[in-house]
Amino acid sequence: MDRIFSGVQPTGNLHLGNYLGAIRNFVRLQEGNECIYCVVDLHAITMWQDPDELRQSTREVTAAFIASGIDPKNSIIFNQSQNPHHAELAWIFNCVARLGWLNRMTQFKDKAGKNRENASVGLYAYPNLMAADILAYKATHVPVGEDQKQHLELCRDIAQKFNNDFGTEVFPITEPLILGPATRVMSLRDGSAKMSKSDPSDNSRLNLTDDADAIAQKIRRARTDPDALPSEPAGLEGRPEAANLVGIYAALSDKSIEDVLAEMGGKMFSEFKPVLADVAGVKAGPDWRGNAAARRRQCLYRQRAGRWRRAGPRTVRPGDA
Ligand code: AQP
Repeated sequence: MDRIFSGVQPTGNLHLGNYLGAIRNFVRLQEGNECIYCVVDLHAITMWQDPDELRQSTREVTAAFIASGIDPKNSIIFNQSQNPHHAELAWIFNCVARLGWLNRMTQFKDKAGKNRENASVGLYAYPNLMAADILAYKATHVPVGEDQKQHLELCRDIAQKFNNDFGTEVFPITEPLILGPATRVMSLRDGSAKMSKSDPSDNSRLNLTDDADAIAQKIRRARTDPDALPSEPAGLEGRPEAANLVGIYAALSDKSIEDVLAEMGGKMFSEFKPVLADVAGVKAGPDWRGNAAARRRQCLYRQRAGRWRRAGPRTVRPGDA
């Protein structure tokens, strides 16, 4: 049995990229594995957060986990700040990781932008905390979107160096699990930018809270090019917006890119977008949680969220539901 660990930041509305790149795989990996899923609130505070909104978002991400099908009876769900060992191990890893390794991290460069001198030290050391999250549980596998690949390589380097330095095999060399045809979902407004919670344009993303009408409208407005869809993947080269919509359709309909293009090749976007909107409305909209078990979990969560609002956040452990 493998031990799976992964986390999501409570930094705003979850979107289709978070779902297809990460949360959907969290759900699928529950079968036959030991799973630990974390709402990483300590990562969120590497950028300024309003404390009340952070508390609320922490609950909302937990709700999204459960509504997506993560079963708190079989998987552990908790928020990172509840367990001080993450921060303690991160300090030890600050003393293991090399500056040169962190200097190569592209996410820090993207997030700090031109204002690097004013970025928090926490934003810079973020990958060390992520390594601590994973290795505190000796997780063997970590499902993530493509954007986290470099951080997982750093986690492997840290584990390797710690093991070598101290002549031990205490930490596993964790494997990333980057699964499915939509491992990097791009913005609906710009095929060269990642779909992201922090994009100021709400039209750039499909939020998991959007209803079918909002989803259809955003897909209708999604940026595309004037050509028809190709019949083979090679024809998507140099067409990032087309590649993105095809990847989303493939992931939501559980088909390969090849199969989608065999079916849709030759169609114009005016024909393809309504088909995509239908699938997205069903698989990512309100009906997406449309099985009885998921509805029951959502209902339980709402009751519990009501209690939390009065009592503050707490750890959810197997057997709590
Ligand atoms: N666009 C994406 N496509 C595929 N996977 C994605 N993930 C994020 N965006 C995409 C994956 O979702 C998981 C949780 O991500 P996160 O919230 O912890 O951090 P993030 O990558 O910084 O997400 P955002 O949405 O882009 O947030 P902001 O705007 O705050 O930076 C991870 O497994 C991630 O790979």
